[in-house]
Amino acid sequence: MWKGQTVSVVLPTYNEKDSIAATIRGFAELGVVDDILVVNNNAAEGTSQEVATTTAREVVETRQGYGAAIRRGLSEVDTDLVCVCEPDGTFNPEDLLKLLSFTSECDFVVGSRTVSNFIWDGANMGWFLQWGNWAVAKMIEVLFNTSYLSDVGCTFRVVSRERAADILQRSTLDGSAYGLEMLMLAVIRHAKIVQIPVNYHPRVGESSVTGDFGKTISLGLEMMRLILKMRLRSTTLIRDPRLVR
Ligand SMILES: Nc1nc2c(ncn2[C@@H]2O[C@H](COP(=O)(O)OP(=O)(O)O)[C@@H](O)[C@H]2O)c(=O)[nH]1
Ligand SMILES: [Mg+2]
Repeated sequence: MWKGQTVSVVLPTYNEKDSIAATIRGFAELGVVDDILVVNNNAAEGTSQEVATTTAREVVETRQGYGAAIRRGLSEVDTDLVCVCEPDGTFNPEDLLKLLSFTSECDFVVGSRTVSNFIWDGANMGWFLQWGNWAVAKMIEVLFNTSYLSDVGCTFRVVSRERAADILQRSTLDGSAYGLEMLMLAVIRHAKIVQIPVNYHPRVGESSVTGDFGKTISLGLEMMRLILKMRLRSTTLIRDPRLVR
């Protein structure tokens, strides 16, 4: 519990067998997390055995993709506050405490991996990713007049139960761009958003998204298309959630 509110952590997993148990323990040791849910998204062999050594529970989502996994996770938890993160060793579970400290004022608290002081040696956040993420974040900030944003790709977040439900009802994507769709649904629904620096470490094992330059470029283009589409349709989206489909 965090200040009288129950807290869950949703961890999607695809290729994080060697880091998932340590991530779960890191969250459990904080002493504020009531429920840790692993969403097994056709994960590497041996992942479930690793999870079984921890206090987390596991559900299986066969629909492939980061978005499919997170949407399933959000629909399975029932706490006042919901954290989503990645179990690949890139994030420090202790940073959850920083995110939680903003939840009394904001219902969508998202980390930022582009603040130079917080990027560890060897992390997959070179010049192109750092400033590419920053530039797309600024595009949202200008087009939607949001509060300060500095990263569109950070998957370490905490949302309120109500915000999670509102986002879930309007979500459409199954793939890697879902992290952005989640953020954009918060933006156009006028969530109280704050973005704060989190530590960003080298990944344990191979990245299957931004480790590949071609995939990074195509994800970046998909993100910019999504932002422009949502800008054009945002008035109708706010009024009628079904129109998003
Ligand atoms: N690539 C990929 N990632 C998935 C899938 N389902 C869930 N994920 C999660 O998406 C996150 C991002 O993947 P990752 O390989 O770390 O990419 P990176 O963060 O860009 O380096 C991880 O937490 C995965 O567990 C999937 O089908 N494909
Ligand atoms: Mg990752």
